[in-house]
Amino acid sequence: MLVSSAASAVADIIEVEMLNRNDAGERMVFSQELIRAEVGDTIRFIPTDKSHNAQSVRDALPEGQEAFRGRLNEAVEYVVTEAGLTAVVCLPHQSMGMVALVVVGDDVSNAEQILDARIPGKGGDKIEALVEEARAMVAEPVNEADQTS
Ligand SMILES: [Cu+2]
Repeated sequence: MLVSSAASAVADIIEVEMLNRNDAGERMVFSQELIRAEVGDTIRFIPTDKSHNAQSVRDALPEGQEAFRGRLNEAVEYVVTEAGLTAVVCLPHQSMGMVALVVVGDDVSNAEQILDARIPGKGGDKIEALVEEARAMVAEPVNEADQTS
């Protein structure tokens, strides 16, 4: 599938670190867990700490979006080509909750598909929470300043 680069304005590179511990003290985490992006952006996972990888999950990405699988201790990046939700996991730590959810174009139409992907342990619980967060986020009014009472 070809993607027109003229269609989008400025494509961003979104960097997500793979961490043994974040500032909040959580262990084995991605630095961002709800990653908001647009078609054309590049999402780059960086091995800041050792023993992590980042990869998509079978059947937990939008139709047409190419799957990706980073090697252990190596950076991996992918270009977003489709709107929708993509689940990302670190294979060694997904059951400890090392997962992230990419939300593209405020499109949550494949949410059920993400929830059906059966990510193990705490990772599955976290993905469920992130899907709910994404649904709430896109349901919110764009400009809350207009909601004066
Ligand atoms: Cu990990």
